[in-house]
Amino acid sequence: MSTIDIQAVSSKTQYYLDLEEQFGAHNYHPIPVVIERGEGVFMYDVDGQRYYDFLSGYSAVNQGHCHRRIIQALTEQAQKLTLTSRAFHSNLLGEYEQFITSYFGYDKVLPMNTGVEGGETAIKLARRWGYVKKGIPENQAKIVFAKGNFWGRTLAAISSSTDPSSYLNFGPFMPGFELVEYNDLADLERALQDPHVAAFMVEPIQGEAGVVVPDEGYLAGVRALCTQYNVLLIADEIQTGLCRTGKMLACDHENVRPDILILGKALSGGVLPVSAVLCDDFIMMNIKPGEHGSTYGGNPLACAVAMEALRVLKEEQMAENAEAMGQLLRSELEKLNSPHISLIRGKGLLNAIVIRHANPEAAWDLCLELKHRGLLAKPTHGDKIRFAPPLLINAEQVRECVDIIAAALHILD
Ligand code: IF1
Repeated sequence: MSTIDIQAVSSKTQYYLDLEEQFGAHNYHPIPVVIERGEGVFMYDVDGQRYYDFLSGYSAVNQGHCHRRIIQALTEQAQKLTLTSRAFHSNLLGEYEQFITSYFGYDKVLPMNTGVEGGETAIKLARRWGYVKKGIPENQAKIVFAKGNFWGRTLAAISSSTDPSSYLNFGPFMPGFELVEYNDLADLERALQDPHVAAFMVEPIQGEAGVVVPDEGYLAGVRALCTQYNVLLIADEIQTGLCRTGKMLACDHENVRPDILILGKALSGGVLPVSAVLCDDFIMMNIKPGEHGSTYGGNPLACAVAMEALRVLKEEQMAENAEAMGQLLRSELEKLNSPHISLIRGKGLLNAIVIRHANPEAAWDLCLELKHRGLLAKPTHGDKIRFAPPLLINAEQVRECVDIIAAALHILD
């Protein structure tokens, strides 16, 4: 337990912390703050204290908290129709499918809810294509992943994980999953020569691993190798997509078009779980009626919210702002020349700093001090702190946040 953990919280905050402690699973270790309201780049706790949100709901709130237009889309649709199930058609599903496939340039979309369901769907589509189109023998299909990947918490997702905190004591694991080094084209090529490989699933930037940005040209190299070896390229853009890295998709930085694109998180602007898997007919049409789906997948409420969330990204030029504000944030952080920061990395507004300190709790302690000074962030993998504010943050706010970070860093002196 860090020394600062005992930092006093208000009795109102403590009341809510105690409820979660007693009645909720202990599957998280949150920063000790209880949020009651969100608006744009800010969140407010139960005592009315204002914080800059530097996590954005793990990149689900790219458009800012409770974006007026997205909430309006939600509340209007919620008064009319929220769910038909896919046993019947709805007036919104077809319009949403046309909208999102045209928006990203794919033949079809399979709508799901959480990001991990998107990952599971993409893998099922790839395996099915592998059997019926590539001719992989039954039950022999392989999916390749990069070490350090994170795509969720289901048994399939943790079967590809290299992080013990994700997979330990949850086995046995999914067969047919192989691992290669991230950012290593030679290692990938070795794996793709196996004719039983159906797909390579990869994050353009590894978020959970601590915002690991691969070398320039890596994604283009992956694209070329997948094409050469007739392997589907699945891009997990659940965290990197939707303007977070300064382009609509992180793949756009290298003009790479994945065979299967997975979106989630900010697809709903943080309002409700909405995910989507996009690909062309030669992949999508191998799944026949009744062979995949979900109760809420493609529900009219999600369709209405997702269309507005996507419109807002373009109309408010959030990719361009993420690019500019990300450059400002990284350059201002570099100028601090803090002895406690060993690395600053990221693209657009998906950034992380790596803390250098003898105390293994230093990143946690820093996040507590940041909270105390009005900025909320959380460490990942011990010494890395993700800095990922909503994409509508402006230059004045970025500079104020850097001042907060600079002042907080002194607790590590
Ligand atoms: C947790 C991490 C982030 C994701 C990518 C798929 C999913 C995620 C690239 C699955 C989800 C979330 C899950 C959440 C915390 C957060 C997270 F720390 F876990 F790894 F963002 F980095 N692909 N990431 O990042 O989407 O099913 O959650 O909707 O599980 O603690 P989901």
